[in-house]
Parts: sequence; structure tokens; C-alpha cells
Amino acid sequence: MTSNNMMDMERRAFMKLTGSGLVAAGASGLTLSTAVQAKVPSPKPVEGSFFGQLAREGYAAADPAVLPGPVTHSEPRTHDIELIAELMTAEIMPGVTSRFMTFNGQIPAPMIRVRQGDRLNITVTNLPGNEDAHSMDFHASFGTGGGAAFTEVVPGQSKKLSFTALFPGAFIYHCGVSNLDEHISRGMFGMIVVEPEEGLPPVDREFYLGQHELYTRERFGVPGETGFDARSMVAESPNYVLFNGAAGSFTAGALGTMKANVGETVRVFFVSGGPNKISSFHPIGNIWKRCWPQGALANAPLEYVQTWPVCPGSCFVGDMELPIPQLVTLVDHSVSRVVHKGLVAQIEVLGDEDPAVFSAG
Ligand SMILES: [Cu+2]
Repeated sequence: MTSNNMMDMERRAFMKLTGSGLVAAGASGLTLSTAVQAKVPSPKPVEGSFFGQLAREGYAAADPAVLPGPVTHSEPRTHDIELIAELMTAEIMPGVTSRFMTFNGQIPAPMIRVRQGDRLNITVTNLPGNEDAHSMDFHASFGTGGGAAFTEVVPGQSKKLSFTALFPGAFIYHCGVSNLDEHISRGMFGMIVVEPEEGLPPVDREFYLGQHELYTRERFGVPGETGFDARSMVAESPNYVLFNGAAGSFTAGALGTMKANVGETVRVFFVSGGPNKISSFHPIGNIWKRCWPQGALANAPLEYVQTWPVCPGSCFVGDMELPIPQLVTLVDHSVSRVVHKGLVAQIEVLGDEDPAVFSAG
């Protein structure tokens, strides 16, 4: 088989996965006729929970709409947080599985949300049935290795650390063992949001996405359990680049689109796990109306940004306005990762048309 044929095969597999394919979807090829008939209920923020909810059984993909709500307390609080390393077999796409490494059984790991000045008591547990040591590196904390030097746990072991969230921002946390590149690639990363004391501007709806690249022995879409491939990791040449550990994750043909209503402002909390690739994070068909590059929440946001490079080991917080019904297709604008490697997620915006904003034909 020629490499062209193989690329065609990947593209066909991917277009099947995403329904009518990225271009059609982004250009309103997916019908929104049902959109105007229903309104998406208001989100119910998760309070005090550091476990999310999976988008679908059999996947490790965290439901992007299940995340802790905005901080409401005005005095420092203490949070007890348990992060549990769990090896699990889950689907990347129908018929293709991987042995993922997770915290709390989801990718990305649970979003932790606190206020500047809060105290965090973290317990890191490595389940007895696991095979490898794990640890935790918090970019939100001072401390050697971000805490990784004190939290390395073998299977069956737990360790604790505490830190005060002294500075605001959206930060990654990730496994910090010596072969952390493999562990992050296999799913061990998440986000901690330290809200500034004055909080963040309110929005109507929030989503939580994490991007990472998965290095596998088998090419994209080859059925069966795909093994991890250290050689392609060292070459930084992944077969899969994924949002939340699934191919075509939040599209009609895969785990379903994210939903919002016309007139809402939505916020995307985005963590770039890497381990190696920068994400050129872009909303096709929309604009980052207001965003905090690299999750630097202590600074004034930028406005009307089309694409922002989010480094591995960093985060991004971006708000969008939704004036019309549409599909907003979130991508890394290194678009071969979208067409050939599975990286796409869509927000389906329901409501009434406004021809003054946009009309076709
Ligand atoms: Cu690990």
C-alpha cells in the first residue's frame, strides 16, 4: 500500500467518525434544524467533587460539561483532594483501545478549582493492581518537582502533600516520574484553576478539554488494542492527537457535540498535556472574544484572538460569544492532527438565526 493510500484510509476513517467530516461540519453541513426546537438546560456545576463524569462508558474521556463551578467563597478554605492513579483499558474510537494511565479514571484528570490563598491537602494513591510508579507535579505550587519529589508512589501506596495556592492562574498538573513523557502521553494530566481573589468574569456555560498526543505502534484507526510506542514518542511523531483521550471526541459521529444556546457566553478551560506538541488552539467559526493566554489569570485578558499557541505543560482560558446557531469546531490549527489524527471537538449552538450577523445564500 502506498503512503497516499494509507493517508486516504486514515482520512476516510476519520470522516466516518465525525459524521460528515470536518469541512462540512465547520461550514454548517451538519443540520441544525433540530437546534431551534430545543434549549440546552443551564449547567449544574459540580460542587466539592474531584471526580468528573465520563462522556461514555468504555471511554476514558471526561465529559467536558462536568466541571466544578466558579468559586463563591471569599475567605481562604482548605480542600482535601484525592488523586488516584488508575491503569485502564478504554476506547480511543470504536474498536480501537489503549491501556491508558489516568488520575481518577478520566482524561483529562479532574479539574480542581480553588481561590487564591486556599490550602490544598492532596493525597496521591497508586492502586494496588497498577504496574508503574506515579507521582504529581503541580505547576500551581512552589516545591521541588512541583511536589513530584515527595509524591512518588508504587502500586498500593499513598502519599500526601499540602500547599497554599499563592498565585492565580490556570495550571497543569501531571505525573512527574522519570518517564513522564510516556505517562502524560497515556493520559496523566489535568488542570487546577486558581481563581484570583476577585474571581473571574461570569459566563453562562463552561467546558473542560485536554489535548495530548498518543504514541502507538499501530497506525490511526487500526482495530484492536494498540500498544504504546516509545520510538515514535522519542521522534515526536504520534499516530493520535486527541481531546479528552478520544478520537473525534465531541462530534456527532463520536461521543456527541457539546451544547450551548444562542446568546450565551461560553468559557473553555483548556489544558495542553503534550507531552511534546504545541496546540494552536482555534475555534473554527468563532473567535476568542476574551482569553487568558497560558492561563495567566493575573493579567488582563486579550480580546478577539483567533488562534493561540498553548505550550505543552500549559493552559488556556478562552471565552466565546454565541450570537447565532452554528457549529463551533475546536481544533489545533496544525490541521493534519485534525484530518489524520483525531483531534476535533464541536460546540453545537442552538437557537434562532440572526441574518444581520450571518446569512448564507
Ligand atoms: Cu505516572
